[in-house]
Amino acid sequence: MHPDLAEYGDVQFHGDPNALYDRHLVFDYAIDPDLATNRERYEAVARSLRDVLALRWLRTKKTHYRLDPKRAYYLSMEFLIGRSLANNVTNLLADREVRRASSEKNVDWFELLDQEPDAGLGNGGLGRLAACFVESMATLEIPGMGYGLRYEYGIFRQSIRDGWQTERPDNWLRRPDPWEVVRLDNIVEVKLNCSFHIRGGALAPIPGKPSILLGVPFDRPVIGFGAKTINTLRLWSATAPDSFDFQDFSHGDFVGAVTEAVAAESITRVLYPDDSTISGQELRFLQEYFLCACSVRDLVRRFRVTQSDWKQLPEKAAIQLNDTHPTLAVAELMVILLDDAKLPWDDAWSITQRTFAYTNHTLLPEALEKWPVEWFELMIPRHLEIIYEINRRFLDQVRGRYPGDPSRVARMSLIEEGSERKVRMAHLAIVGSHSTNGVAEIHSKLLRTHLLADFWDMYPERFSNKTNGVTQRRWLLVANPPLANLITDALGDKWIVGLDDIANLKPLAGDAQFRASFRKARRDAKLRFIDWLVSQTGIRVDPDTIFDSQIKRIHEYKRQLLNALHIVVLYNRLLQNPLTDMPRRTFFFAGKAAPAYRLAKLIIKFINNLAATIDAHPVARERLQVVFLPDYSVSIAERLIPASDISEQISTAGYEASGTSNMKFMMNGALTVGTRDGATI
Ligand code: 26V
Repeated sequence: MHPDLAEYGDVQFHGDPNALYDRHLVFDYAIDPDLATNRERYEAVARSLRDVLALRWLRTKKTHYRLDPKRAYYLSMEFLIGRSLANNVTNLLADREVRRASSEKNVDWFELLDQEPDAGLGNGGLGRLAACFVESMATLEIPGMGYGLRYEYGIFRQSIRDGWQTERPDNWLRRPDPWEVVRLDNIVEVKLNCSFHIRGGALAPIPGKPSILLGVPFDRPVIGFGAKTINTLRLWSATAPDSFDFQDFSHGDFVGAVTEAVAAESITRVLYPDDSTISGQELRFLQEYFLCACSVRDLVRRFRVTQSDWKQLPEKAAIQLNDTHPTLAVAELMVILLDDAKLPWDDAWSITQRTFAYTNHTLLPEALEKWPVEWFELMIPRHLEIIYEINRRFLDQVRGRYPGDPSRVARMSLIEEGSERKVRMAHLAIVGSHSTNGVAEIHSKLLRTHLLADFWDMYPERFSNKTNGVTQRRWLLVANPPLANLITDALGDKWIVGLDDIANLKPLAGDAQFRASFRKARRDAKLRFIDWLVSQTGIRVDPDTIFDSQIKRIHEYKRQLLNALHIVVLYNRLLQNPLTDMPRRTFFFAGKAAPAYRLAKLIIKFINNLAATIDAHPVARERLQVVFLPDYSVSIAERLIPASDISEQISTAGYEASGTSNMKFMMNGALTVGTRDGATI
């Protein structure tokens, strides 16, 4: 155990391990513990852990209130959390006690862990990064908070039918989630200049009829390793005010009024599953505004509890924008500072710029957000007015700095002119903040030299690189016990909170005994995965083959097709000469294609047909096997990564901003086959 953490010791369940299982079964649900299902037991254990962590959670809050430090707010449309139970137990240092209680109760701990649905509130790397960051902030005892949306349906569930991807809704909240706590005393009002109703199954705006939405916060504890700090991830759920449309009621339109409540609630119903294109959807725009309005109002309220001088805001709050998705927060803060606080423009603008920072996560033009001016006019006209004024002042500066260069002015404008005028959200994020970063050296460089070259020329001091990272607690300590134990035996446990320490393994590369133990740990991890694979899918794979994995969203630039064509080459070689000297290999693919991305779906079909073709060939199947694992998720990554020998990171150079699974594979001992792209470099 890390020496600083020792004083906290293990978590105690009131001295009685039975309490871990029985208390909540009996008192919450009046269930006989002997008759409980595994799902009921999972909930009971999670609630017992919550009881234990509640006091520490409160203590963190009180400490932060007392010391009133600067807080980091991470605003993100996505938090790809996955499961929480195993990580929470580990970070509470409660592994030993929980295992003892489980064996006393004759409960299979791993079956229990499997009861928890993944919280799949994200598409891929950007959402998982947000989840890793909030965990790391808690471990580093940074007063940090995540703000996101509580989607009722997360990323779609993928099944494979006849080789093709099909999508089903992910109803992850069907049963009560033991990790969330609703905070009815912190509900936020969001004002819109229009109303909504459901027409033809979709949300349709009613112009000129202002309305109010309520943001209901659901808090989730974010436990730092050792549980000294427990921070909060606050997810907003949309609803209509109780007194909604009183007029409709009094006119007898009861059903009409209820319909409006349904319309309000549909705002946080579902996560947008497309991370490749921005297809013009008003609901997505509204979701983004809803996140921004709720979060900014909430953090400003917290600031005002201890501070009366608005100029102190940048000293007390740093708001990090996870891509442009939450950029409307810039305009929202300006509305508050100008209209509520009545500050003069220059003061409001300076406070805003010093409070915000922006992270860019993609260079792909089709994924850059631009929202029609028309939607601003309809829903949030005051914000549009402010954006126009920001733009007017900004373009004056551009003209002053670059006289006689109207094409530069047009390129840099916050507004894209054309048949449909649009707000360029990346430009608003850069102009409204003091910091813009990319997520790997090459990506930050390409931002400076290509995508954002004009902005870099004008504000070079605002640009920097912050290479992505991942939490070794989830991706090594919890996901790969055999390897984690080996490392701890060799180095002690400092690596758990400071990964630099892992460099001390280097001298052991020449140590025959360590190498043998390393090989054994990796083989154990492989065998664990194989057991799981057979039990879940019936697929049998051979541990004596090389496990070669490419797991990520399906995209042309990520080049799953290139990997598949390489397998075709190997297959053809074997057919031409069955005696070809070739190591035996098992190729794993997993990943979802955006539902409207036809070529990506065709690539999935191709991989599945390739798998079947090889399986059907008596010579080829002795040397090659291809497995497409359906419904890729955080939980599947946690199982497959520790078992993989080869990590495929073969994006077209310049296209993968960073990549983060590259790091997860590497820290689990896989060899990387990669192009010189993103953080793989
Ligand atoms: C765009 C859109 C468009 C509208 C609908 C929903 C949606 C959701 C996400 C996105 C942005 C995609 C950008 C992204 O995920 N970038 C990835 O970020 C990772 C973390 O920085 C990085 O490791 C990956 O290389 C990068 O592709």
